[in-house]
Amino acid sequence: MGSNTFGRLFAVTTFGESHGPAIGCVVDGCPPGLALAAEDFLADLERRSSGRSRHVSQRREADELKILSGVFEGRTTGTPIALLIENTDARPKDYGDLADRFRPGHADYTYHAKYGHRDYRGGGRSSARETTMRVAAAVIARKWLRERFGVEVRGWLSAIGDITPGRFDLNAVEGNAFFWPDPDQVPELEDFIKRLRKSGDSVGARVDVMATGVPRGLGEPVYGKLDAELAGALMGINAVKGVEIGAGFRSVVQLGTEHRDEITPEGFQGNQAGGVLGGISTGQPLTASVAFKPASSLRLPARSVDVHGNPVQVVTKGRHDPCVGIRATPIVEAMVLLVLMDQVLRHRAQCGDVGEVPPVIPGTPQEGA
Ligand code: EPS
Repeated sequence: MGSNTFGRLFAVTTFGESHGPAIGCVVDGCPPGLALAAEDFLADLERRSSGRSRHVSQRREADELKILSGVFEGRTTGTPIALLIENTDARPKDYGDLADRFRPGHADYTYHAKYGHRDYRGGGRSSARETTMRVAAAVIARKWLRERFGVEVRGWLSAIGDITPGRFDLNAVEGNAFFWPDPDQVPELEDFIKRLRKSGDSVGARVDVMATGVPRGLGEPVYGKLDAELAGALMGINAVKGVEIGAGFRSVVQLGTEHRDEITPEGFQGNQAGGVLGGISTGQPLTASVAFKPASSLRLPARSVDVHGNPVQVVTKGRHDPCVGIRATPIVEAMVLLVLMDQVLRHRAQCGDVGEVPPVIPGTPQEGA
């Protein structure tokens, strides 16, 4: 299986399956001298974990991370950083019935079609368990980008099914298990998910993300455009079916006079572009929005076929998320951080001598994506 490495200069290779002994990654290309300890990973791993609330999968992984290499006397050495987490709460027997049949809407079918032999336990490599290591690798990127440039990447859930936030308070996002920007609506969401879980069905969601402090000039036209790499990175998250950058699909109905972000000496007068022009960052907040499909692992019976093509009924047992988007915010942030980290190093490599080119337009902070 190829393509398990993300990034060119900050290259993250992940490995492991949901019900195998462990998951891990190797981060190659991290600049030396960054202070790094296992404790740095705790907060983001906890934000992503399924142990966070009763509204998500009830699998209880300890997510205890070990740094195996690349750090000496508390600081990165510039050598490959290997990170490992043992799986402690796998329950492969839940998946026995899926060994020879496919969950509709799941990668079961395509993995079988492509590889001919698959780890059916929890979807193996296709499980969202793998995203743990993306979040872990992004902890390193977050720390370096914050220290070096003051970059902050923040996400929030902006829709669960057809429920959308009544108001936007970024400070409220970390205060509830939904990463929801309207704290008054949390009881409504809890009730909605409780009823959904009882019904056995699942629902889709949308996550918005914004990166501030992004330096101007990131992105490599024409085949390494910042927005193209962001879209690819976000699309590559499990269960993602749509990505928008800036105004995204709203651009279809906008007029040019609405969409262009006028520039004055005080800065850009809007951010329909989502912080990217011509594939290169403007220095404004980078904004994107990601659509998650309703998860396909359902206990409600569905029609499918077995590996011989015979009709079967599929019922998925196990501990599943009725809405995968609820836990997706840290993963979305992670992919944005990995793209930015890689692009910063690439920009430094080619254009490090260019320096600031006037006029330096101040970024236009804005709330919401
Ligand atoms: C997942 C299915 C469930 C989730 C899992 C993602 O696990 P299991 O394979 O045990 O049924 O609990 O999430 C995690 C283990 C995790 O750490 O996020 C899936 O099908 O993607």
